[in-house]
Amino acid sequence: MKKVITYGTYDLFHYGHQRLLERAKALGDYLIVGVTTDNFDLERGKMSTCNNVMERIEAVKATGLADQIIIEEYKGQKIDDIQKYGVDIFAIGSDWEGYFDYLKEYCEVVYLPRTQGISSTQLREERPMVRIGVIGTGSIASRFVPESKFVNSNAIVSAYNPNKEECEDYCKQYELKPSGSETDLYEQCDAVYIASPHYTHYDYVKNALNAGKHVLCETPFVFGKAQAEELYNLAEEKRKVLMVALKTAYCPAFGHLVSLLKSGAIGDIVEVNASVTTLTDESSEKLNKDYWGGSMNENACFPLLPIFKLLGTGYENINFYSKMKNEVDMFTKAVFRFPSAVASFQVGLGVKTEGNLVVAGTKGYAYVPAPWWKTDYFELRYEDPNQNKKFFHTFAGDGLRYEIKDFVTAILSNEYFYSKVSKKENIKMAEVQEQYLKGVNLYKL
Ligand code: C2G
Repeated sequence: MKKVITYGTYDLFHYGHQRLLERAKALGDYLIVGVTTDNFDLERGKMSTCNNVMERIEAVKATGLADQIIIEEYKGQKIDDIQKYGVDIFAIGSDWEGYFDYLKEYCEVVYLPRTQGISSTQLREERPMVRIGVIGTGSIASRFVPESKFVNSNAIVSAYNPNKEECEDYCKQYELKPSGSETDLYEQCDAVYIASPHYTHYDYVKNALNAGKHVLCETPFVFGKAQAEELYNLAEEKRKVLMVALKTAYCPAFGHLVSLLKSGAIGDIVEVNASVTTLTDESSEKLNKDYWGGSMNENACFPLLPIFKLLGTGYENINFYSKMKNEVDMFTKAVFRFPSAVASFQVGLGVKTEGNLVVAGTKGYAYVPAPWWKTDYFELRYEDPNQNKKFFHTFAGDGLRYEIKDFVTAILSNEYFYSKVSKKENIKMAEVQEQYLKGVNLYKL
């Protein structure tokens, strides 16, 4: 019996895929089809896939051509599969001509002519587009436009900044049409990315939702629990997506770390500690009390993410210890008591420390080296070092593309209530910020 194997993503399954499978099947007696997992596609830079792995498997199954369907989840798996399944022929479209010649050591390699005039990319382009407007045109907004190009089904259409000159410069750089007013911007888009100074978030989010726009808001979201609740209620009422752009939450390595630890990989979690420090010029707005500056306001949402993801939001108490200068915190250490765990974090704009994340458990610990908030790598470590495991993931570009993909997908699939950082977590983050601002259990050093 001659066994043939072929692989693909098979997104928006089309005639080109069908023809490829038919010809691959005709090369032998038994066809194995490898369908890539969502994660594997992300790792090999395919950000734009519309169907998830189950939908793509179903589409291949529906052809009736595959005798066996397997999933492809890592680079190098083809060699393993060919040996494991006793494959005689590896077949793939001619767009890969030459690329898989290294498999000739293991089996015959056949490149089948690609069907002209049809592709998943083309079909994706025909799907509805989310038109995004940008509010606030500072440094993070500058990373947003290039990153959005890696995600399908969206177009950045315009930007607004009350400072007209800055707005025009930004729009010129990214070939956008500047909006003269907030209303003007809302008229041109379906969704907004809010990257204005943090103390303006509440008003912009509220206005955008009231104008019927989906919202992706930069961090920190807002500084008060009641404000966060009000905005989420408004989003639900308007049936609009409200997401907070806490980029770490959307990154592949962080997602994997959380699911591994929640599945008991280091036993019961007893302590979480994370640091984020960035030495900043004292004259910066980030350290100016009139602009709601300070280490907590700027950075607390980052370490709060692993703490809430791993221990939940039900903390019993928090103590803050702040090193002050010019009435803002140059550095703050926060210590949380949970019912059966403890957590702490350090944030600093005027103090430097190691920016890692360590999670201690009853069977081992997780170590994520600095900068853990944009990591592509982490380790699980145990008493017996032979048990240690290292995990590698991609963190492509500036990492914003992951959150943009989630935002666009949620809008197009009407998943208004879905978000990698939940409503509850965002409201709790605002609550922590509020407690700090009110000086609850705050010890100034
Ligand atoms: N294909 C084709 N004609 C088209 C489009 C695609 O023959 N018009 C073929 C591709 O050459 C490939 C298969 O259909 O053999 C699946 O294509 P994709 O879904 O784009 O998957 P791809 O990224 O090519 O997967 O491990 C994954 C494989 O290495 C490649």
